[in-house]
Amino acid sequence: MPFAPSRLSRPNLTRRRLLQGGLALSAFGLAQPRLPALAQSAEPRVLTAAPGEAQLLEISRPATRTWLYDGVSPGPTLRVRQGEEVFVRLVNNLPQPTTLHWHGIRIDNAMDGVPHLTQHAVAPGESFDYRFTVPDAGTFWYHPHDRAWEQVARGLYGLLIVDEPEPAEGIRDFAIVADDWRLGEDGQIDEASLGNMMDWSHAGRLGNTLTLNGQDLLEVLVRHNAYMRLRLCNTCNARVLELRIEHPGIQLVALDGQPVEPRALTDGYIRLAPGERADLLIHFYLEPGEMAAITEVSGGQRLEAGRFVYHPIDRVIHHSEPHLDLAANPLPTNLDLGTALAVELLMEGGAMGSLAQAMHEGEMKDIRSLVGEGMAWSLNGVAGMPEAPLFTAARGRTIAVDLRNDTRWPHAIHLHGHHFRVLERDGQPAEMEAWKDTVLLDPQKRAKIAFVADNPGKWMIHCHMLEHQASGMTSWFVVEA
Ligand SMILES: [Cu+2]
Repeated sequence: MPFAPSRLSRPNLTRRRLLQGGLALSAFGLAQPRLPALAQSAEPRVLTAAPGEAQLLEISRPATRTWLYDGVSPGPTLRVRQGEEVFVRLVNNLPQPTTLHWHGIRIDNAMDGVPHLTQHAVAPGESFDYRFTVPDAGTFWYHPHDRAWEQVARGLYGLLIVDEPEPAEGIRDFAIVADDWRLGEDGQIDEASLGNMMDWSHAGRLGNTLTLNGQDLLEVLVRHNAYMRLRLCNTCNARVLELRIEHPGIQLVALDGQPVEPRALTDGYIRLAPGERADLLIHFYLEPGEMAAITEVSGGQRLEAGRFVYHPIDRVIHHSEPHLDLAANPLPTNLDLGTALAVELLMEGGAMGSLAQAMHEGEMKDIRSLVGEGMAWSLNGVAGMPEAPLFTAARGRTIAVDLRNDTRWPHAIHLHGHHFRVLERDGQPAEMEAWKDTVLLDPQKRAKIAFVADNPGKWMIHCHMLEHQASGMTSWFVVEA
């Protein structure tokens, strides 16, 4: 470990719930049928953000006051087929402005949901229509992009699943949204620490209670011989999840919505930064009385967050072996590295860092002044959104970005409107890497990424540790029409 995390900066996840007899049946969970209202339609699907309550902990504990989409957290899973239109009317019944960002969608810029850059924030009591087509099949998600560090921490997020034109047969589709909440002894969100500069200048807001699909011990019934496409999404504000699914023979088939050459997960282990998704293919062969735990294993702990439990009805009979053969999405993959625009993105700042000063709101400020204004991080020497874009690219130009993490903390850099290829890690070719929208860089690490800037508009590039984003690690670029 390059740093010794203090208890304050990295709360441990705990199991608050005593395991009880009986199964909380989650046989279907988030794998909902497609919502017909989302197909090409004159009427929007209304999605209402409002305060409410969620039963995150065992039923004998109090419900948690949260902010929710349509009264649930995770919000409803929106589901369309590749190439179809999403038409959602966001109704804001929150006490503060909000927007919706559609994470990972190569979207029309006006629908990207970034306040002050692509739209005005939606004021309390107002609504905004999001209408766009989805070019890529895969696992995506939506969340606010205004005060995301607070709104996501309070429970606002949901999945946007885009189905392939021909769904695979004989494979159950199931999604797990993982989030860590910081709850007090009373089961309520620790509001006093929202905006805490100690969190912001360290790892970000780390929770103490891990939920899968809004439950602190998710139980999913699976039949013997069942095949499952498991979609995992990390919606934590800042925690890099290290998950293990304790069942053999798990294949990784997609990352950040984009198919990868299927490969086996060693020991069922996968590490997901905030914002990242992974699609897995699991062939379950649990016997009566058996279960396969889903554990979080970071920091040497083994916290059981959920479990797949043998379903005591007939085993699944497959007339032929199910196949999940995901076709590549229509990404612009023709990288022209010879003529690429070379961009450097240097991350600096944070606790135990060496940042002495940075530009903020057009003025050079020393670290004390920066912290006084809620800034702790910089990209290329600028804390917070720069007035000028990081770069401006002619449409179709290849962009090669050299990412350098010169801090003592991990960062998950997220690019809007495009997917990129990770070409190198620490100077070494990264052959097994996928097309991504978010890439994790550990402390003092480098990565080289490249993408074709083919989507016109103003796009953000920022750290997806939401506190880091809010306290400086954010920038933007322009793709010309
Ligand atoms: Cu960060």
